Amino acid sequence: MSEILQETAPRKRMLSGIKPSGDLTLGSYLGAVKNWAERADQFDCYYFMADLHAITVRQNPADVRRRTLEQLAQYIACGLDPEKNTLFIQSHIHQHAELAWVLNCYSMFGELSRMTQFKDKSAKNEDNINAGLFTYPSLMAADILLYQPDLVPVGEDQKQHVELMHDIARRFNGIYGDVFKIPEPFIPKVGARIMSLTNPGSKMSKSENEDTGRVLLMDPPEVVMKQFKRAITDSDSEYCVRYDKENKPGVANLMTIYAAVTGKTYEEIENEFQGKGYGVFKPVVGEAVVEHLRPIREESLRLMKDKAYLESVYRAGAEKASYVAEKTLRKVYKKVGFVAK
Ligand code: ATP
Ligand code: LTN
Repeated sequence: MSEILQETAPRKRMLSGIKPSGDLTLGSYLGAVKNWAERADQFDCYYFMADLHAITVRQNPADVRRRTLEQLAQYIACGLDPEKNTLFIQSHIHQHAELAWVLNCYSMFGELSRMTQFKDKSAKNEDNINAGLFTYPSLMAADILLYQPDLVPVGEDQKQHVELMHDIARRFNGIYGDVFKIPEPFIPKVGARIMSLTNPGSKMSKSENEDTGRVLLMDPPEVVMKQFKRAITDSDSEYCVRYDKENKPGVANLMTIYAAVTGKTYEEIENEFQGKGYGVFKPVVGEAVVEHLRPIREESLRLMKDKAYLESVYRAGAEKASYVAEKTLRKVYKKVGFVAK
């Protein structure tokens, strides 16, 4: 009886997105996609390529197009089965931009100004501090609220945006009643913030790191190994593999990566490398990453050759996503007083 109930109860919904602003890194994989794939069977999932968000920073159009399709191939290769998950391209669902406009009118200048990502990206793109960069969180709130999800799995850097989405949704619901379901962020315990391999003080990012500090999902094994071998460890006199984020950030970062790809605990890792130096530790982490990424890389390369298949996936995804999105948007338009078409 309980099995039948379980099967027929509606699955909880999960939603997230990544902008095609660079090639996916080990950081975006461990902080986000890996966790999506691990829960794909338990949830009704909506995952998209956030191309509308990508253009808040100047992009080369050909790169955006290539990366959007590559990202889709990588989502599938990471285990997101298009038969079970709704995979789509953000710009194909016009409701995102429409709801974002409405939510802009319920987002405050002060709260948008406080967003760390806005401050960081403004500092790095001084000649292009555009309005889209500023209102980025209202679009992200729209992305989420359109689909009424239960969970939003993201890395730690997105927590502030998810919290602002809560505030915007509560403000709207406070005026118009329960229009939006307010989801929880899901931030992994291990891997929520992978740091640059050469600068453990800054996040491994797909568009901002120097090439030496990051590992891409599609990097060939020899490149991955090279990156790990030259990873910065720490110049402490202790010279041992011990988890101490404060005093040994480089080693802690490598331990986090190793833990995330092998499932080992920090204690197990410390025991494994007892009496061994960083020269032994770094290539072992590199090899573990290579082996973990190998099937993903191979499957992505295979899928990238099948453009017709990818097209069928994003078209089917758009159809399903737009149905759900339209339902929410209609409700919102009615609530704010727009005359029905
Ligand atoms: P950009 O450099 O263009 O701003 P990004 O690499 O910082 O991009 P995204 O790839 O857009 O960020 O992020 C996609 C998802 O991966 C988000 O949920 C984000 O929180 C997560 N993520 C990104 N980088 C990391 C990281 N270094 N560690 C853990 N999670 C990350
Ligand atoms: N802002 C996110 C990408 C993103 C997203 C979303 C994540 C856009 N819309 C909705 C979760 C839910 C980023 O920069 N990584």
